[in-house]
Amino acid sequence: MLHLLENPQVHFTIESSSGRWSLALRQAAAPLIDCAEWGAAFTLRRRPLYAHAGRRAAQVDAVRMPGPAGEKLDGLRVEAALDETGVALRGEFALLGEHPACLIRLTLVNNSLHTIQCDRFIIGRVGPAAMMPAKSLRPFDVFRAPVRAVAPGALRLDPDPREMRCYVNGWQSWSFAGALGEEDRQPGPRLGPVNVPMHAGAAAPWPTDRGHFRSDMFSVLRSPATGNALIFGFLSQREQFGSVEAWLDRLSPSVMMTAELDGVLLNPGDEIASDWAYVGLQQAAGEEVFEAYLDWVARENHALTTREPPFGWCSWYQYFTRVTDEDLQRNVAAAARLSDQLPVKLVQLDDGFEADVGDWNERNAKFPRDMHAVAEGIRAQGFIPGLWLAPLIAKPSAHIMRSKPGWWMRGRWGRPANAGLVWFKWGRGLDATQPEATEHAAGLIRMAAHEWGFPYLKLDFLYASALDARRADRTVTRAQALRRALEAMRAAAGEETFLLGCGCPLGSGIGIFDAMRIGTDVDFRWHPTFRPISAWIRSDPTFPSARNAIRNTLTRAMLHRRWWWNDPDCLLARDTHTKLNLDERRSLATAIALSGGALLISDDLNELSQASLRLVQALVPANPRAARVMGWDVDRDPHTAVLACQGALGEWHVVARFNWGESAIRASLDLRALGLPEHAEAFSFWDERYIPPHTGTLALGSIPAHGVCLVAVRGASDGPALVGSTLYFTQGSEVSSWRASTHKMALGLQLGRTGSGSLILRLPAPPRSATFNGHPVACQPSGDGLYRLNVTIPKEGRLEVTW
Ligand code: 9PG
Repeated sequence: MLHLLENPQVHFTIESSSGRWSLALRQAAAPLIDCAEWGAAFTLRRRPLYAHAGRRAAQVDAVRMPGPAGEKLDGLRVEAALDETGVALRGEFALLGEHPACLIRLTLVNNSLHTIQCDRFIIGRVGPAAMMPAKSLRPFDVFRAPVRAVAPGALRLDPDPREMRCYVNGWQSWSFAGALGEEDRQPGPRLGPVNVPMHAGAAAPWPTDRGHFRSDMFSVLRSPATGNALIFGFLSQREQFGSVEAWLDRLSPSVMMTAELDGVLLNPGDEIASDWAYVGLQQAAGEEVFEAYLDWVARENHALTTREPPFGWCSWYQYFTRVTDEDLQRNVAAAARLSDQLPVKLVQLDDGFEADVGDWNERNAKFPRDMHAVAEGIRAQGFIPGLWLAPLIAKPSAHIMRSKPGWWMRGRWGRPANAGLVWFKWGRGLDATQPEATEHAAGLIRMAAHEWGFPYLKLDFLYASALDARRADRTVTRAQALRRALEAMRAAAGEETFLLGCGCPLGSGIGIFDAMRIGTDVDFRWHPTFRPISAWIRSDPTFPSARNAIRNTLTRAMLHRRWWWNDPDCLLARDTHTKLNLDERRSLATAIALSGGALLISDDLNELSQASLRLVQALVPANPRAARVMGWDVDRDPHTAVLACQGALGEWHVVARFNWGESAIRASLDLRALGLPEHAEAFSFWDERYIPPHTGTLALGSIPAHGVCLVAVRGASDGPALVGSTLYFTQGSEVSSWRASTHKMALGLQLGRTGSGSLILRLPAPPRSATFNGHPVACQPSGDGLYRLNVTIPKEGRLEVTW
């Protein structure tokens, strides 16, 4: 019998004899998911079993049920007794208002007389590859139970077979995110036990075949030809880490959505539920269905999106662990000196003050003052004190490892569980299922926030409590354990403390953190470099490098202010002690500016050259809005981002075109495809170059290797206009007022800092007079009826020109 849920866009069906579900658009033949199987894998008395809803005829009821974010939903509840043992599976299915998506949640119910070990939920799987016997995450546990259902079901993105792309999201802050195709292999960490444990979420181990991918928490399958897309994602990661596995095969693609139960024990009479899963259908190009998914995740987790991270300085990428109290104080003093030009608000001390990773109460010899004095010293100069801590990880050399040996997780064979190589020692992860251990982490946060006096904390290496390892409480999943620790730390910090997550499994941090690092560490080198293994790690997408940081800044831009404020990592603007050339520094600055996220600089402020200072100033005040990254779910390395701007000058667009390649390219903008005026002119910010009006496409000229062309694009006009500016990267947001008549114009400037630069104006006739704050300024003719005026602003200014 067929059970139906429908809204104006889709119908969702469950066939009771097979238990399978289908989701299809009412008006179109694609995209659709037809006959997805769902089930659960568990181990009963050492027998690995896989049971799906169709093994026994299922009982299906229409019910009104509590959905995500407290929403009441009308849906279907399916109760399937799995076999003789008394273990049962419940499925809850619902549509979301008028939206082309369904929600699914599974629950495993243990009505047997035995404790069972739970392995994974399969929320849905379709296609021939997905119907192969499922392999467990953990070694040696291959499900031996025969898969009885043989009909593969089907997944269709387009009516005809076309090329498909799969967006792969890595588990935590530092992991790779980007779109891949049929010919690609999933990139992953390349250093085995050194860095694999840092990225091993539900989607590990990584598939090795071409066109076969696994993505943590959510994924998008998109057809570049039609724009059709399928969106799969979990609304939260509080219960389990989930993943989406895809096999891109034009003729018969496959997909499987699973939630890992990590072998947790389920006692007789108990049940365990999955997080809500979301499956959406996007017809034709557009992002509405994916954006709705992001918004549901935000609602379900009470995402914190209202607090803007302060413009700041961070010690890490200049001093690393060598930082001294003196370095810190010299930079505080420099920041105070520079405050008119560079109004830094936050001074954040990173790793390097503690006696050892794990021993946070003791400082090393480089920090003679106690942490309260350190915070006070920063505050006394008018800055917000910020501090880095890694409460869930410790090194074997730390005292705490000896005083509390039972708090640190072990692997299956009793050996210490490896959290990866952290500064040349094997890290160990805190067992958050032990209340004392979690309270210890929370106590540290309480102390840092309320006794030491740091209202801004960067909490790092958080994945360490979510390792695939043994915990004292064997009924708690990896995701539940981490979430407990994070909730305890947020409670200890209090709402008023600004928390930045780093090294954090993304789903676990929503609703906990105000801001989240969304890429690997930036570096003063473009490609990953570590002698003598540079050649080996060059393709490691997780290894620190400017290139990897920028890539994730673009591929995770859409999470900004939906799940938290994105932290694209620090800007390195210095022109000494760096291997980044000017083009590369400009690319980094552009990506950070267009991310709309946190703006932190990590250079010695005493050594900044005028040119480097100008580079940072171009981004100040920080832009709070994320640009739209074109093709983030289609292109392997998305290269174009568009920020729509409006203000006193009306509406215009800022567009960045990156060149990821190793040699210069010539590029142009397709104005219509980017939603720009069809007849437009532009001014290129970094090389201060006018690009005359054109219809249809705008030639940007040559873009250097690893470089970027950052332009302000405006509809071409003849009247007086601001065509470009070198004061601020949007080339217009700094203009607070604009008035023009037949023979004169006036514009107000507001930057919140001092600075100098040029305004490029189009004037109908050669100027007769030009004044800035009442003083005459020179107008340099620069061709095409354009004039360049150099100004130095004391925070605000007024320019008046007559002709
Ligand atoms: C401080 C840094 C900075 C940085 C963080 C994080 O050894 N490791 O594998 C390793 C990985 C990442 C890492 C440092 C070391 O970076 O992202 O911003 O805070 O910690 O140690």
